[in-house]
Amino acid sequence: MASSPDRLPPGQHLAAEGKWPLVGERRPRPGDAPWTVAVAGLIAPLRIYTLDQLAALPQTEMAVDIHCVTRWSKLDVPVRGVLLADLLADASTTEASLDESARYVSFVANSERNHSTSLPLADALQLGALVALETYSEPLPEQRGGPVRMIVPGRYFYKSVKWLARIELLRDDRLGYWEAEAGYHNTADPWREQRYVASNLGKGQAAALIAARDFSGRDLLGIDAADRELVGLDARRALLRNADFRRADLREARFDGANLSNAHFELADLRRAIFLDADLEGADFTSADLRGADLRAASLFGATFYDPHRAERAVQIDQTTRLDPARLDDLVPFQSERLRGALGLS
Ligand SMILES: Nc1nc2c(c(=O)[nH]1)N[C@H]1C(S)=C(S)[C@@H](COP(=O)(O)O)O[C@H]1N2
Ligand SMILES: [Mo]
Repeated sequence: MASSPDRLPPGQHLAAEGKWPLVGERRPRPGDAPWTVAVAGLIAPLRIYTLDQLAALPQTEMAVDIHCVTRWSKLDVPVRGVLLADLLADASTTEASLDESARYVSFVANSERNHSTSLPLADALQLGALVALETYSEPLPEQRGGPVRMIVPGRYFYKSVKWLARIELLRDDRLGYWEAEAGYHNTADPWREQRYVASNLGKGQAAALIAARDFSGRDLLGIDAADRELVGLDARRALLRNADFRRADLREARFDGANLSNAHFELADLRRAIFLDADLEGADFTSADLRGADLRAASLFGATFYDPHRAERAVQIDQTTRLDPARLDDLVPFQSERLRGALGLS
């Protein structure tokens, strides 16, 4: 099995063998027009490719290492399709047709929210960005972005747009969906752990919210609430990606429906806290106290409960901690096995 640690970027775990979590949108925008991919922007004339035309271009096969920002990785995923470099070579019918002022490339999806992401053009080419048509020797399944998606090796997987409809060459960068809406880092290099940009919340604002113990419904990306006394905090439906709650006293806090992906709860007191329907993807609970906490229907992809390298004490979990046994399958094997043991499940 390909699991050499030197291929796992910092803070990532391998997903269970054979598992490939589905993340983000689940389907393209409905419609029966034949699928096309436009190559547009600073290129003249605009080119529109049908799937047959894409399949007729030189095909490249590669094994990619997928690294999701929510900490799961999957190595050696076989994909096949047209290198962006080959597609642009085909689309540039003359030397002059790709404008030399093109510095960025935006990949736009045909999906409900017109999802997109962008990269510096030179990076996309150098990383071997692929317009992918197949995975595991089969046409890409629809939920994986079929019939055609981007695969950008060497970047967090949010740079790999599903249901690719348009490749736009730009002079100035245009932030993508997650980058603009959720504070995801625009470079997204997993080896440098570029997951999020710093939050724009001022220290004063954060202090006032912490004093009021009311985060409900607010967007507080990356808030620093480490070491705070926050018993009974109301954080229902709050957006708390990458929030820092290390060592905080969060007994009986309410996180129902909150987005806590990649939040830090190391050594936090979470007794009787409620995480119903919360997004806990990539959250870190190392050495936290979760006795009596309710994590039912919370999404746990990539969450950490045990870290053998830095556990000051074991996470406190017992039969009073409520968790859906089925959700344990979302965890990487080492985490789910240890949790099953602690919960008395086999
Ligand atoms: N159109 C579209 N593309 C998308 C997303 C999305 O929500 N919509 N999510 C991104 C994110 S965050 C990830 S991790 C991967 C997930 O791809 P997968 O579902 O095949 O694992 O798709 C990326 N591309
Ligand atoms: Mo992601």
